[in-house]
Amino acid sequence: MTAKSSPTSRLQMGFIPRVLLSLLIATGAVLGFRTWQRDREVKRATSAPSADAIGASSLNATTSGSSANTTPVAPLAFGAWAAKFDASQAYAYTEKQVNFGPRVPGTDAHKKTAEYLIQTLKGFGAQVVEQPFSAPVYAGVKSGQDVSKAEPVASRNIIASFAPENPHRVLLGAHWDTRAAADKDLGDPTRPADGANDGASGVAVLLEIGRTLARDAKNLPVGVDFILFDNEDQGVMGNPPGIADPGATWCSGSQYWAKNPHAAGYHADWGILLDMVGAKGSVFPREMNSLVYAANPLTKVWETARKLGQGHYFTDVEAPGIVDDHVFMNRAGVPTLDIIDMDPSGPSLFREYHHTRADSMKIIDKDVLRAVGQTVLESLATSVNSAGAPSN
Ligand code: 1BN
Ligand code: ZN
Repeated sequence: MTAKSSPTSRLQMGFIPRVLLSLLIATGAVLGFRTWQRDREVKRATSAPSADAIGASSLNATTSGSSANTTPVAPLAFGAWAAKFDASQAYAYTEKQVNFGPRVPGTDAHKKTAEYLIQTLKGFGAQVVEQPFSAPVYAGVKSGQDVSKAEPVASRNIIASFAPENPHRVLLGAHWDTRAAADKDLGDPTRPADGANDGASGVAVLLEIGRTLARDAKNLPVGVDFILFDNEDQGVMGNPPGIADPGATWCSGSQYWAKNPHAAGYHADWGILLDMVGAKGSVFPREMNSLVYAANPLTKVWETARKLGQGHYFTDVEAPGIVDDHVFMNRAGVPTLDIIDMDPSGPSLFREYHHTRADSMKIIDKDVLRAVGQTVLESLATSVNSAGAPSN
């Protein structure tokens, strides 16, 4: 045993004064950290709407839940967030929605699914806001009937906020309704599809991200808001008489939200819409409205996918712009890109299952859900530029 490590020698070299000195240093460090932490809280409190402020300023809305936690943590290595995404869980969330039946506004399955989504998001510790509105279901109107006479149906957007105290926010959207009729189905175009991909898949990826954030939202550099849009998929096909603007019959939920934000002055730095993100063989092209309104986030998200080894899904192919919920998220001032399975070289812009009864669990592929979930989660984690400011 050497003199340095001997307990006797420690006493001989002045152990008690050294302990006192260590205690003084430790106390100073704790007090310094507390002061820094308090300054940080004050800065946040003055620059971000509080959870209560968001709830109090909601339009037609009720709120619940909270996930505030401000303990600072070091960023994780690239890929660590992606690894948290459980594709089996995302698959199960897809199946759960499908098992309620087609989520057509005005049906019992629609009501039960809304309750399930709200309870699940609250269970993740999110602050949840419901935004009710009414809009027609044009899809599925019997042939020969006047489509323009379609009556408004009770619908609701569902908004969930994680780390609401963080002033830097990213908005993630998906539609939760399913089309009232699979009107491109050659067999039976009058009945609805399951909407496993067109509806359930985007919501399922968000739920799995929410499950991750329930544990770790405070460790991200940004706060995250989910918006589950209703009545996205009930628009008219073609150009029926009595409808002046067929394009305006789609995306009623996001149109309503863009005109009536769930919180006064709501802003997010950037956003992603997920639509049809779970079908086997998916290809996510660079859709033109996303390129026009959100070129910078799109480039970063696609680059993140490539670095994660998922670049074969996120291709360089460009696709024409479509009217999807991201158009109205952009109109509300949030630069938003659409991750959507498209086939711009095919006879329609979409693949063969689109708006047919083939859109069932049979086409859902865990690998695709994983590619999208990992890419979105990792993009949230790296949503700061080199100066530490949020990037869009
Ligand atoms: C996406 C999936 N959309 C509907 N189901 C949006 C859309 C509406 C795309 C009309 C093209 C035309
Ligand atoms: Zn659709």
